Amino acid sequence: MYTSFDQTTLDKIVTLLKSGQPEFLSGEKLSKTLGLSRAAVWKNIKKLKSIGYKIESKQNAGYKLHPNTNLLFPWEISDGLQTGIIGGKIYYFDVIDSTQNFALELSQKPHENGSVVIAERQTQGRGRLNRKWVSPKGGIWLSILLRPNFEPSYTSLFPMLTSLALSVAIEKTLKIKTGLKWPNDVTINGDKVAGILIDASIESNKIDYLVIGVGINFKIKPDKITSQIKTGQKKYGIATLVKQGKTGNPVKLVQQFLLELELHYNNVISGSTGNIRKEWMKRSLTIGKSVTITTTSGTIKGKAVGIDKTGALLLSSRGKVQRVLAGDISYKK
Ligand code: BT5
Repeated sequence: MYTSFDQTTLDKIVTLLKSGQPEFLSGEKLSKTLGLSRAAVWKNIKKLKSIGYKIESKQNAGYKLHPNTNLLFPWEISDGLQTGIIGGKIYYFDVIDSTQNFALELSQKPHENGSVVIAERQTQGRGRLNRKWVSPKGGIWLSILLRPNFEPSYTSLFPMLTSLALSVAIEKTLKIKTGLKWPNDVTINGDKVAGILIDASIESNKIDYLVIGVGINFKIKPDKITSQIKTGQKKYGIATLVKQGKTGNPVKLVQQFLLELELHYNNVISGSTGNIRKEWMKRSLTIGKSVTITTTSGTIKGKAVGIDKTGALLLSSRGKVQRVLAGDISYKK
């Protein structure tokens, strides 16, 4: 595990090499600044290369870092992150069962409001209702722990505001237009590119904590995911943000997403949720459509006519409008 707050030699070397860009930084300078032997510097450079950094070494000149490494290490995400609360602490894993589980453990500790957990790969990624979330290398799998001080009914706003924040961040950093499908999907041409999962703990009518889980297929061949989903669970097509052979910067996307998320979070805290709803509706693929919603207590059909201020879907059928809090939507063809 790497974190954004326990500075390691690796992260110190990256910072020094970045400050030296585009020049070479001599091994001697590195060893003096870090108080390490030349051999130790070399060992760390080797380690950095093994975890994905592109570092050029030249005799008598030293080391040069190749820019835009696109690695999601915590020090990379922290570098230039403009948020106040979210991402104050970042935990990174090469492999983890589920970032959601780790964030839930963090919720038992003090001073973790806003902490972000990110992994390169998950072995037991989960979706809603304990469904499997396929999480190979090439995706962005992250969870955010928040301790908002408001009433539980606001919880259902979070899938909406999180998917909105992600859609806006994708558009700003990758110039890709996405659609939003109630309650928690981000799609490209109708295919799912990201999903959101909210775990909430409510105590004596107050939110104790929320863990927002976000899974983004950043650069993964959709087949790799489809092949691991049971036939009965294949409800939608799967998309990736960046196609093989193309480039895109996942660090910039995560930074922008955390910033957009924090903006909405602060709006919810100050009670102004109207804009979230308006912006979500603009990007929504659901409103105005005839839908079938599968919920844990059965199937409901009707026309999706809007979203109320808590994020519930307003479904009109037989002249009556009802609120639906959660479920899976399919559109009438
Ligand atoms: C979701 O559930 O869409 C929530 C996904 C949340 C994943 C994140 S990753 C970080 C954090 N840690 C976790 O363990 N989870 C969160 P739901 O709407 O229930 O969709 C689940 C369904 O999507 C599955 O039944 C599959 O059909 C499909 N699916 C599985 N993996 C997928 C993937 N990588 N991309 C697109 N669809 C997928």
